[in-house]
Amino acid sequence: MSGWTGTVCNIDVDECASNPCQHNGTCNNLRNEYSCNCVNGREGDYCQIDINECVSNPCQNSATCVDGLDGYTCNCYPGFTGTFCETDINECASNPCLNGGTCTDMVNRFSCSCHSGWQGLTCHQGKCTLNVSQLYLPFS
Ligand SMILES: [Ca+2]
Ligand SMILES: [Ca+2]
Repeated sequence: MSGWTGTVCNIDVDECASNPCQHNGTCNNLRNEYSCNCVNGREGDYCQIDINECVSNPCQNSATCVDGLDGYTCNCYPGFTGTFCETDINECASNPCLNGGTCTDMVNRFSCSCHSGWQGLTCHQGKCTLNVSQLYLPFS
């Protein structure tokens, strides 16, 4: 009778003796067969398969998913942060717009709406608003 050994076939053959379960899987010695209990993140008859945790597309905002053991890592697109890259970084948080300019948060950048009299990316540049006639200083 297979699965048994010994002169009177009373000794159960240990099918786990060859350590068939890979990647720290636990082997169950059964009658004429074995089964593997795999660690989290592994599957297959021999625990040979690394489950792809990226299949569900857990990363957001065009992030790249990197499969790991029993987990994954999201590599965020510039301008995003968080475990799933779900957060749009607020580039206005540092108050980059000077001289009363209004900041608009965008993806990986900001935009300043400058107060009159100011210009430049951060409203740091004074605008000359005088026209030519105002510059004319007559001799008295
Ligand atoms: Ca995996
Ligand atoms: Ca942003």
